[in-house]
Amino acid sequence: GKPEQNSTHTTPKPIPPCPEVPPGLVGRLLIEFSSLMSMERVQRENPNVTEGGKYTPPDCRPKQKVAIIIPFRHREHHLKYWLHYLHPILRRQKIDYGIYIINQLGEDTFNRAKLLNVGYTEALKDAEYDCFIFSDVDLIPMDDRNLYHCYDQPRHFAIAMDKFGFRLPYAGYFGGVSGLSKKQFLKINGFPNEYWGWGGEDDDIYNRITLNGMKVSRPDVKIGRYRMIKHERDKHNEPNPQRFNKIQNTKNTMRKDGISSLMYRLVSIKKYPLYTNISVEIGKPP
Ligand code: UDH
Ligand code: NGS
Repeated sequence: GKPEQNSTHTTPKPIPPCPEVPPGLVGRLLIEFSSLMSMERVQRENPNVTEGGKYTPPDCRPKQKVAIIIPFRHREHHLKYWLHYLHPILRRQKIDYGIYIINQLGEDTFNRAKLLNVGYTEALKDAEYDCFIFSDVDLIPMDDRNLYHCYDQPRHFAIAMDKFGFRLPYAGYFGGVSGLSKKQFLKINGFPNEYWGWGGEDDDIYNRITLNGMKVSRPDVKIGRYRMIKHERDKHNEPNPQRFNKIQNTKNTMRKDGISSLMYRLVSIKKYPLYTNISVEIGKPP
């Protein structure tokens, strides 16, 4: 036959799968929190992020769709830095992602793990995510080779934080930034809803993972480095005196307390240019 010429239809260029190792990474990054930061600036720097804080690489097809879930209350200042650093990193990593800020309304005791369960649930109502990364708002990776996707086993990302001298504080530490596939998350019945106040909920999640026959996967210690934005202890997030007892009982509580028993009241969903804000009432300790 004769070759098609001057066709008015442009044949859509098939885009290839994203490579295992993204080609545009830079490695170690300079992270600081002394320069002024404004949301307008961060928006200007990230014109390709779409409404609600979504991004899809234009030039390749990622294997996973990643929801990034941030537990939140009164940390607007930290959020600006988080968005400023993370959007460009995630873009270089060729991640297909959406950012969800889960905002606890009211001034009752904070509950990090319950907010993370809410984030999982609400993100899945928004799109078909298969990977969930749970990040504190004050933690910034210092190396873009620490890839924000899911792995064969539940992932712990924040393994070498500045405040711990760039080492794990203890072998079972699972705090700060972690990631589970949908399947891994459901296998452990999600996270506990009953840790009110500071501490222990990350240890409970670690227990759930090992009790269900999984292992924690971690990056190399040279790559899993983080800076934490320094801050004072928040109001209404006092250390939970029950936390030591509770982490001894994960085996008995995890089947009934988790994503299967989650209850909350959704108050608003607001789509901003760089993130989606989900405000919820999650109750208070009994
Ligand atoms: N968070 C909020 N608002 C709060 C409490 C917690 O947004 O009022 C979120 C936020 O994403 C934070 C995460 O929950 O990063 C973890 O809480 P945290 O930062 O309080 O925990 P961390 O262990 O600090 O970092 C505990 C108090 C340390 C006091 C140090 C004083 N020098
Ligand atoms: C453990 C806490 C964890 C906490 C970790 C680091 O003792 O929740 O310290 O805390 N577990 C219990 O309290 C049972 S930090 O130094 O970041 O304040 O994540």
